Amino acid sequence: MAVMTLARTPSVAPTVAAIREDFPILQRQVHGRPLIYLDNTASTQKPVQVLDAMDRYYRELHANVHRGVHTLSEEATAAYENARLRIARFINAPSPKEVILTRNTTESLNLVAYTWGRANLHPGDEVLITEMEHHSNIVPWQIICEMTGATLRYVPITPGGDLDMEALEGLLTERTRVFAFTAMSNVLGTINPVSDLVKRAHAVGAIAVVDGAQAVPTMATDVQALNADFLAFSGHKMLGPTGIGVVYGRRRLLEAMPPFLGGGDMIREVKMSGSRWNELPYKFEAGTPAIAETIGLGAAVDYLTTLGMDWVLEHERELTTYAWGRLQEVEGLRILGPGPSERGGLLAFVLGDVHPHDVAAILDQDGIAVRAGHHCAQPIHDHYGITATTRASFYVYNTEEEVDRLVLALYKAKALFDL
Ligand code: C6P
Repeated sequence: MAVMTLARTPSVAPTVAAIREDFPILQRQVHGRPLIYLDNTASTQKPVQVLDAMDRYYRELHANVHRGVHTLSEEATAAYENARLRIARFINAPSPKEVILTRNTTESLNLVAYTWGRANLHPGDEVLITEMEHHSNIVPWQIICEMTGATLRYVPITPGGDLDMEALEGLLTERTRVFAFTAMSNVLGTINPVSDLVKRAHAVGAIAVVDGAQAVPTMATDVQALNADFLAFSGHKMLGPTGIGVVYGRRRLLEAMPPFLGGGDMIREVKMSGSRWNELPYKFEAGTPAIAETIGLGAAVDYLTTLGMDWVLEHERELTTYAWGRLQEVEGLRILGPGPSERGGLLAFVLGDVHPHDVAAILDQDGIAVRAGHHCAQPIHDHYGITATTRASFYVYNTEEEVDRLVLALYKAKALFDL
């Protein structure tokens, strides 16, 4: 079994070369070229530490959790709950009871919209979101507004790709019951001022729902300092497996909310005449959970904690600043969103009138993985009058040499399309 290959202590800065050795997939070739993985905003790769934690669970401890008194079930339950505890610490949640395990950010946001929304929204109420949201922080609110008669409003963005704070002033009123916004845009890279936005929501009596899908993997997150009511994120964007997500919720709100899904584990008692709900967090976790994936996410947060989230942010900043400068050299290329010092580690761009799918296909021939399309954020593309962008996004294992290879491949694309 592989062991932690990074010899480091918190006082020693990690090296990207050592980190890369932990990611088996980075040894792979694509079309005969070494893989350059720049699609981290969609999903990150997994280190051996995460793969081994999941493998060990299946080989040595697998049984269902919270159900058995036999040794394996007790060991599996301990590993599962211990992972929840480490995930709770990673975001500084006051208690693991406030950390609900879901499948992904999408399910987390749906959980809040359906359960809190159904119980609290009425005709005349308003739900405020922003123009830069991912579909998973738009569609559930559209559905719940339709169901309850509440009205959905959008905060516009400035030409520079930030939230329009003046417009926000006018849109946040005593009618606003929810302000749901992303901490970081997956298209513009914009980092929103979360604690300020939470304060503004609370000032009008609204709850603040934060989509942390892009921010939690990149920067230290402290839900107590942010004072958010709900925070949603996905394991697969932060070195963990797919199929595991989180919604942190303020205890008082979670306790007052009805359950999301009904079934095993979420009940205290079921009679033919009705049921009573289990305590937090289980009230919101119906059925057999994603045990291996939760254990894998526990290993992922350990890995990120060892690197240090300050280092992760700094590494992404340095690489994004470098990539920003190099991409600006490519004539005809336009990057969406704010400047490099104010954004997360992603750059969505258009290259003349070449379709982003064509750009991505050409880059793929050189072993470079980027995403092309609307990135599940059509309203923000509509704002710019375009249907798609090409997006390069970075994480802990990416290097300046990889950015250089990206730029060379873009010149190739330009030549092919006579740009
Ligand atoms: N964005 C991207 O390529 P899920 O799919 O549930 O794990 O995450 C949804 C989600 C929610 N909010 C933001 C800001 C996101 O970026 C995402 C996922 C990926 O941009 C996949 S569409």
